[in-house]
Amino acid sequence: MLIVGELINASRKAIGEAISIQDAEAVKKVAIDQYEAGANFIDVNAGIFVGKESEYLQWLVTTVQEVVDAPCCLDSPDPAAIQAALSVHKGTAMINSISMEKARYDALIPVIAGTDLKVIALCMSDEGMPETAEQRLKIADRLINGLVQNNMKIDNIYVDPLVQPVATNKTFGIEFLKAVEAISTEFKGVHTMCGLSNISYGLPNRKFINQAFAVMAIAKGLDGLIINPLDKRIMANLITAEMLSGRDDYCSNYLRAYRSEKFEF
Ligand code: THG
Repeated sequence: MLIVGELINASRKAIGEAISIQDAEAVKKVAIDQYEAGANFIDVNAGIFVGKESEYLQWLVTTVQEVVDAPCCLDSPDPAAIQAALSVHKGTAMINSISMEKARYDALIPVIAGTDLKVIALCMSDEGMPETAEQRLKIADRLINGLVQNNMKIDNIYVDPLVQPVATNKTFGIEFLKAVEAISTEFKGVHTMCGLSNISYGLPNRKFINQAFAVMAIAKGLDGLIINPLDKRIMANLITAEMLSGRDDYCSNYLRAYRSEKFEF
């Protein structure tokens, strides 16, 4: 399971403030905490700062990489901001994200073609947000083919089928899950990942819903998540769900995690 730590996101009040006053120590602490909790990538997002996003995203990457060895997940819909962040990033970053929106796709392909970067392929197009599994699959197919034709390795592609709130439409959970299953089986070797929080939008007790949904998605083949790795309960659930879906040889990862006493089993 690939864990991307989501906490360095400017839409969170404390991080937005830290960025605007360039409080490097505050950002570094959140980076170290997530890394020590088991994050494989540290997501960085400065999306609320219109006009300054590129500059701030660069600052986040530099600041995070001063204290942790993990690479960053460069989270922006703006290809210029991603390119700016890449220019200061050390090691192999993850791009979050490319989509089938034409302007975004055309600008990002030349940046990533032939590289060893990891890339999140978000199931979104100029026709808007997909609602059914079938719509997601069509976009995923075009994205995967486009990326492979541009010499991206299958193993570096992480399709995000796009989580939509179940309070808006009762089918949004199941259609997402069907998409994870279909992508995992039809495109062998491609990974699937997502952020969780949209599923519970508008409902009480959101963490609980997010956790149940994560477990269901892992059962369908999901192998990456953008989450808060400091949440010891969701971490314990992910590790357990991976074991139960046949992806933990000799249950060794579960046993090691349990014995470490780092998580809430
Ligand atoms: N897919 C991809 N990238 C993504 C998302 C996705 N990036 C952004 C987002 N979704 C995932 N990141 C976050 C970061 C922080 C929070 C949620 C998702 C968060 N939310 C608090 C909450 O939900 O309660 C509120 C904010 C706060 O704490 O102040 O922290 O789906 N590819």
